[in-house]
Amino acid sequence: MSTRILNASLLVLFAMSPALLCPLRLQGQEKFTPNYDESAVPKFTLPELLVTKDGKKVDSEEIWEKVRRLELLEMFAQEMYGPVPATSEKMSWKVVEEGEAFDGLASRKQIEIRPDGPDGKRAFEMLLYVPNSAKKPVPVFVCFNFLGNHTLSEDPAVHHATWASRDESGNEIVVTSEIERGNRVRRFPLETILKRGYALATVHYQAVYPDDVKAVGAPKGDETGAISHWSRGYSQVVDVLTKLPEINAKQIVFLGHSRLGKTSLWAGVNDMRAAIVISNDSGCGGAALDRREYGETVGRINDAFPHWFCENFKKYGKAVNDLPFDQHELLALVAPRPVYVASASEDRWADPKGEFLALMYANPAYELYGLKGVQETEWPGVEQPVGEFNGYHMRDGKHDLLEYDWVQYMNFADKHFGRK
Ligand code: GTR
Repeated sequence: MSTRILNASLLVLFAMSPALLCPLRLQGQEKFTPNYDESAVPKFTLPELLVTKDGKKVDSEEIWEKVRRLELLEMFAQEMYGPVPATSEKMSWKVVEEGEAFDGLASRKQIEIRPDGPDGKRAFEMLLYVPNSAKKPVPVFVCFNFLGNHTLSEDPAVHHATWASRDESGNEIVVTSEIERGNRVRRFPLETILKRGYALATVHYQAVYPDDVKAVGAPKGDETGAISHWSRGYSQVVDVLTKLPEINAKQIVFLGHSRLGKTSLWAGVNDMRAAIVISNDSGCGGAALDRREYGETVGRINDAFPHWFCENFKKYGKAVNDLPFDQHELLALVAPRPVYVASASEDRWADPKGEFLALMYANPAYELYGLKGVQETEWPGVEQPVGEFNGYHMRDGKHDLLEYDWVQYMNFADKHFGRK
C-alpha cells in the first residue's frame, strides 16, 4: 500500500460545496440548470402512501407493518439505494484510546471497529464522547462527519482521519486528510451537547466507505450504493453502542447532514434500534420530494454521484413520475418512531419546501398509530420550529449543520425521551 495525501482545498471542494459544484458541467453530460421558480414546479400526483401495490387500502397498523411497510422498503432498496448489507456477527471492536476531554466535561473513547472480524482488513474508528456529570446510561446522537473525527474539536488526542481507498489504477492506497484539527467545530457544538447530557458518537464517513466513484465503481442493477454502505456503518456503530453500559440503548438518535442526512434517514428506516431519526438539509435523495424538481433533481444527482444510489435509480432521471414511490414514503417508514426534518432558508438546492411537504405527507402513517405528525399545512417561516409528534424547522442561512439545529434536535429528543 502506498500513502497519498489529499490536500485540504481539494477535499473541501469535493466533499462540501454543492453550491460550487452545481453550476459545473459534468464531463460528457448536459449542462444542468436548477429550477428555483416555484411557479415552474411541474404538477404531480404523489403515489398513495396507504394503498398496497395490489390496490388495497391500508387502514391498520397491522396491514402497514406486515404488507405496505415491507413493500415500500423493498422498492426503496431495489429502485433507489440498493439494499443495506447486514452487519456481520464476526464484527469486532476494541477501545484503542480513552481519556478525559474538555476540562473534565466528558470522557472520550476511540474505538476501532473491524466490520469483517479481527482478521478483516477493513477498519474504522468511532469517536465517542460521554458527559461525565450525567446520570448513566445516557442518550446518544450518532452523527457521521465529513472530514475526520479530528475536525470536530481541538481535542489533541483525537486520531487524524485516514481511510483505505483505491487509486485510478485500482491499487489500494491509504488516504490521509490534511484538514486541520478543529476545522468543523461549527458543525458539532460539543460542549452544548455534552452539557445537556447527550453523548455523541461519530465516524468519518469515508472511513466506512469511500465517497469516490473511481475507487468504488458505480453499482449495477439493484446493487448496494454508497448511501446504503454508510447506512450499514450507522448500524455497525449501534452494534457497539448497545454493548456499552454508559449508553442507553433505547435512546439512540440517528442524525446526518446533507448526503449523510440521506444516510441517517435510510439507516434509520432500516435499523429499528434508532429511536429518533433526523435529517439535516438532506435534500434530493433524502427528505425532499423527488417529483417537485426544484433545485437538485433525480437526473442531476445520478449524473454527479453515480455511486450513491443503485443503477436502477438512474432510469428515473428523465421520468421521475414513473418512480413507484416518493420521499414522503421514506419518512413514513420511520413510523411509529419520531422523525425530524430540517432545512436552511438559503439552501434552495435542497428544496426546503419539498422537505417540509414530504414530512407533511408522511402523516397518515403516523395517524395509523394514533400519533400526530406535523399539524401545519403551510410551510413554516424561518426559525419557527413546528410539529407535534414529528418535527420541522427551517434555520436561517446556508446549507450547514449549526448549533441552532442541534438545539432543536435536543429539545425534540428531550420531549420524546421524557427529559426535563
Ligand atoms: C451536493 C449534493 C447534495 C448534497 C451535498 C452534500 O453536492 O448535490 O445532494 O448531498 O452534496 O452532501 O454536501
